[in-house]
Amino acid sequence: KPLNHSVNSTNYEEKKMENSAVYNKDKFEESFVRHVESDLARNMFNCDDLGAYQAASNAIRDSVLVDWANTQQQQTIHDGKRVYYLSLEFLMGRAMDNALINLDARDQVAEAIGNLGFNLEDVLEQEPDAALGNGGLGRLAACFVDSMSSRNYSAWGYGLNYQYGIFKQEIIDGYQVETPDYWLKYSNPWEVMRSEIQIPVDFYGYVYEHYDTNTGKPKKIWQGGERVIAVPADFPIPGFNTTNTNNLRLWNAKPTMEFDFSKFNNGDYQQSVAAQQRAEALTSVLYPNDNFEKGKELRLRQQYFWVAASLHDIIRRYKKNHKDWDNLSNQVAIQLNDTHPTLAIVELQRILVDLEGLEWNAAWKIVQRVFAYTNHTVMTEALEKWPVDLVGRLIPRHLEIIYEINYFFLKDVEAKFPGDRDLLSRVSIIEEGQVKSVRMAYLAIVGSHKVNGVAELHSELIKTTIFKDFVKIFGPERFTNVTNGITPRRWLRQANPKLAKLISEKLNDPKYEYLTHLGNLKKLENFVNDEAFLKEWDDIKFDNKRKLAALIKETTGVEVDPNVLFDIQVKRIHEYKRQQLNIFAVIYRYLHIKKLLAEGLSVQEIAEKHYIPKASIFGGKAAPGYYMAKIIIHLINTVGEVVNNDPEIGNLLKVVFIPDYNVSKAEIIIPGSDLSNHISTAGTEASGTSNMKFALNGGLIIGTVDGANVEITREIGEENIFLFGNLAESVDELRHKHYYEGVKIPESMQEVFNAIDTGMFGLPEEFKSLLDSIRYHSDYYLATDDFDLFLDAHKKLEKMFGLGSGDPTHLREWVPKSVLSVANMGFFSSDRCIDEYAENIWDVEPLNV
Ligand code: T68
Repeated sequence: KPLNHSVNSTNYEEKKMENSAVYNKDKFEESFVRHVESDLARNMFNCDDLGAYQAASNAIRDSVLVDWANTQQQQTIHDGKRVYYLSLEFLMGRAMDNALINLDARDQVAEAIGNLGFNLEDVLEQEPDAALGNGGLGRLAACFVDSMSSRNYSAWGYGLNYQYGIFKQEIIDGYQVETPDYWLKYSNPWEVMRSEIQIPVDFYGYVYEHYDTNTGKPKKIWQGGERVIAVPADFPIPGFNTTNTNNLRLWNAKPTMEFDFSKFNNGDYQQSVAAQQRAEALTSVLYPNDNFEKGKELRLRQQYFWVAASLHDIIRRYKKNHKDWDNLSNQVAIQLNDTHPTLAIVELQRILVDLEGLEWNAAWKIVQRVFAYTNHTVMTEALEKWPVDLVGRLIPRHLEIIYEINYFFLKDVEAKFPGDRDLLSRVSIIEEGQVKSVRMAYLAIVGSHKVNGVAELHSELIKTTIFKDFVKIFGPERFTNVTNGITPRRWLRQANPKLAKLISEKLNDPKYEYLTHLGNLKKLENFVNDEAFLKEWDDIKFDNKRKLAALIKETTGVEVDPNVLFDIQVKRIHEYKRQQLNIFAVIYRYLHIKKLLAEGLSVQEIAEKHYIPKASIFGGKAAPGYYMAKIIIHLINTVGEVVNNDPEIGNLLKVVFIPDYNVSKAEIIIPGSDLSNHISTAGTEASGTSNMKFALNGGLIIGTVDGANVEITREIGEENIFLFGNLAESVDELRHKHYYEGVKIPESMQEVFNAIDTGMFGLPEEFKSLLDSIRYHSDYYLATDDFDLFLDAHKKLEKMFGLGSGDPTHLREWVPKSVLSVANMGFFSSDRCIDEYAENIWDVEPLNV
């Protein structure tokens, strides 16, 4: 269709500048006051910071909504292909600061808010994090929606609007305690409730066959037994330096208005109301597991509810302008973020065959062209499996369709590899075991035209391990790689405004265009010998460390000196991520410092000759049912308790655990790091994305040869990263050796174990299962194999760090590495990542409105 409806863009920009409150201080102040008076029903004299946050957000939102409505209209007129990103998690963090940055309105609004008697920073602090995700997978989805808007794609996110996000973590007596995160305590100015859209979703019931007089064929009818209504909450996603504003649609579950009158008339009023309440439970809570699957019925209900509502919405939109189903994949691309939305494949097949009357094969071809699947792990305990019985009870027609998909798939396999019965049972979507189950990853592969891993190494590993048979069946073309990325708007400009500004000056880029052309960072290499610049660079790092030290003081009570090396590991607590390796090394350091002190060395001498002063900083949540992860948290805290209260040790060592690690804390922690740990057992971390965030903020990395560390090394150069440890290709052999020949504990680690066993850090029983998993249970994560290599890597890097800021070694050896890391991180922008998905998987182009 001709684009003759499009608005003249220069006029539009001009008009926007004049009218929009965010670009005009007087208008902003006016709008702010109006929101205080009419939305909040207050007046300016009793408006506190929270009220100011709400009023300001509403004023900014008004402006975002204009772009949003225009974008949606333009996209509808253009009627091109749209992308739908289905993710059960969107770990968005705060919205207000991000909106100000993407709109390029931060300075004006800061001034206007100042005129009204508030301070922007304090106001921003009022916003609760939208923490609707666990970790990397959820944050990736959040970076992706930012990039899809910023790169001018027509793309929607679909997820669930949990009333409780990931739990809040408190540390009490050194233990993790979980409390609910009721993030919607105050109304959320960033969500737009769409109560006019109500989509029924059915569960349970039965399937029967019906003779269709139109076609003369029998037809399957699913008669649902319980109905829930899906009502969307929409979140506008403004792009950076563009008016393109996409939509993130998160569903709420609501009861049907149809009341069960039979129950009511029988006098069972309460029962009747209880059934209604059951509906709302569906979207009440996010499951707090990462990289682990626990087959709970409510979780499966969440998945189907979300998928059914989203597909209904997508198909409704398609049908407005289209009749020809063959054209569906030219208009719609659906990306599955992990296997959580795999039922969408089955639901679309059901819609096409049962509701729209398409023939099975024709429908299946369309389905495969529409879907693509992203895998985020090779660990078998994280791969989703649902018991056949449960699926059959909850969505009986879908189970039939899954069986049918499997039947045709296995028939094809049999035709291609006749007589290979082993292969058939290996690749069957249905696992025949004690509990017969549906293998969701297999279903996702069979129903998609592309499957991607999230870093090169990971994408190779899935092809040679868990999905090996499928490469043989479908050919290597179905499998591809899209290395993860992060949005530099949030993770540089928002988190580290001073560094972002220095870069914009050095690049002679006052409009921060490098934030959408991250390769421009390369020009920073020109300044790597400029001492004044290095000093400025280091001063900013120091300033960020001061801010982090303040956060540490506020949340833990511990004072850390910003001059010491900040050695950080923040991420979900998981045995494969090996926080245990890190804390053992900290204990080793402590024991050796104590020895040197006992030999009569002074703190100063130790710092100069043996161990530079450092703070080991940890943070991250453990899944509430993950026993071993909770022991690791406890050990970190008890070690901190001992070390931080040791009067002899001065600033040689501090150990802190920052409670409740989340996106807004990450925005303070990451810019304040000298060094960060990405030390997973090789082959287990699919990509990692915090490694990218740290490097982009001038922190150096100590890491294993795993996930995206490999590509980061390629980009920034191996002299600028500290890699250590056994390689992925040796892991099987080492595990085998542990199992058959026993685990060899290195002397260094034995010293650490002895200290723990003798009660130096509290009751040894508390840590017994952690140590036993290494010494008596085969050390699955290879801590013993990598421990000494880890210690060596530290020795080497600490020489380069020297004694911190004032030290000439530091300026000469460490800071240039920091600059070179940043200069070469361009590849890891999520914009690049989204462009790759667009070109290689979705087949869509940006739409410049
Ligand atoms: C992470 N996965 C990967 N999973 O571990 C990480 N799992 O290497 C990668 O960088 C990141 O995904 C993005 O690709 C997760 O975060 C989960 O959070 C999760 C949640 C529910 C169920 C299973």
